[in-house]
Amino acid sequence: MEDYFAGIEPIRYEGPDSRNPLSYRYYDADRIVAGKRMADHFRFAVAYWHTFRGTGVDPFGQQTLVRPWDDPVDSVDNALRRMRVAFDFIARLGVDYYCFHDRDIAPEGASLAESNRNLDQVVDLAEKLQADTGIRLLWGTANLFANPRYMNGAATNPDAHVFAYAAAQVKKAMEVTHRLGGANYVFWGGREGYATLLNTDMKREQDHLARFLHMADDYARAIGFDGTLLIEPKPKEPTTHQYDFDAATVLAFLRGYGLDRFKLNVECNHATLAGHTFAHELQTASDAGLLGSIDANTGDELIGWDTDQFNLDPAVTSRVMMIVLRQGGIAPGGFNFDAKLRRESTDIRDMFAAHVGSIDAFARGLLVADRIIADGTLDQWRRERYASYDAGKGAEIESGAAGFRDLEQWVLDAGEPRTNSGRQEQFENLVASFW
Ligand code: XLS
Ligand code: NI
Ligand code: NI
Repeated sequence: MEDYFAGIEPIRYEGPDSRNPLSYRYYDADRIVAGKRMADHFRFAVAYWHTFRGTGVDPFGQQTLVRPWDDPVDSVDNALRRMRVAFDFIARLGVDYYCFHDRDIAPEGASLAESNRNLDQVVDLAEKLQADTGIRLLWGTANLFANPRYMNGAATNPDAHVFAYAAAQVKKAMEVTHRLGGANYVFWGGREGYATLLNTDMKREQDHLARFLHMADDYARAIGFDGTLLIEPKPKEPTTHQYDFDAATVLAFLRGYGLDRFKLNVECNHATLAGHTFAHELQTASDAGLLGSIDANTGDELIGWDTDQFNLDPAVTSRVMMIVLRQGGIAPGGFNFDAKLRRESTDIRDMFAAHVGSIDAFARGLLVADRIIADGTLDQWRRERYASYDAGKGAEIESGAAGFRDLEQWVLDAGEPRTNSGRQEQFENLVASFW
């Protein structure tokens, strides 16, 4: 195979003072932090769709990212060549995992049978390349949103025929994920939502979505796939109202429909689209014990849509890593770079540089989070805010021993509560002192 990455050495750790743009300044895979290798804290994955199928197309402009290994025909041969290039890229980057949609890795055929055959050919190669390189599959998923058949939804389509097609497609995607030893399987509800209630029976569509997910759970069991099933919340785009709006909405949905096996794959840019911070969404999922995996990216502060940029902000990544460390890690999930190059970043070196920068931002976030937690001041200050619940009436409230009558009587005696500062600036200053 032609060496498409000639001149790009495997990316190495060179330390914070390095000025080599293709070196790690913070990410040192084997370094032990909080009792674990850095690599094992993150389980970083390259997203096949952005890094190997991203073209730079936007609503106003044509393809800007033209790769020498791609030809204009979406052929199986091209898909096989691209898969080899992808493994070479991931290996040089020094990352352990990748993620894909079925249609990212193999072209859709004229029939389901042909699509499945195409997929099998590429998966044969992926299996071999995984064995050769040690690179593993973090998760697989099915693209249930690009083909026109899904324009009114997949599992929430008003046409049962489309529901059945989506089921068949997910069945196959789960099989290949299982065959490749995938650690998780993701459901992002691409077009599971609606544009107007005038033509939409929302209750019935949500019932169908739940039915679909129960079928997926049943099938996973039937084939012995014991990876985590993950739902990825997103509030809008492509549909106006997506059913998996945010973490809280998904948690209520899972509980309401008894979907006990599912966890969440939380994405930063989806959090901000929902009007939340990344930390809010992660904390919501983590508090429920259901933070399964992370799509590491960010939006643009000034643009309202899912721009899927590489996250380079250590202030954000340190918050993320505090949540992940506190819940004892992210495995068997990981950090998938669901992020793309800007359409003006047309060089192959940009593909590496973008991942390197974000990997470093998360590594730096881990180091900062570890120091904040080890220091203990932040936790102590937060505990002190709630100290009134540790004894006396507060403890009775928490244990359920107190009711409205006791509390009324108590307040009649105790009078007004004193003013308590939230000390927000002091908390922020404390965290900033660790950067
Ligand atoms: C799109 C989603 C998608 C999922 C996988 O906004 O983030 O890329 O991660 O289907
Ligand atoms: Ni995503
Ligand atoms: Ni996204």
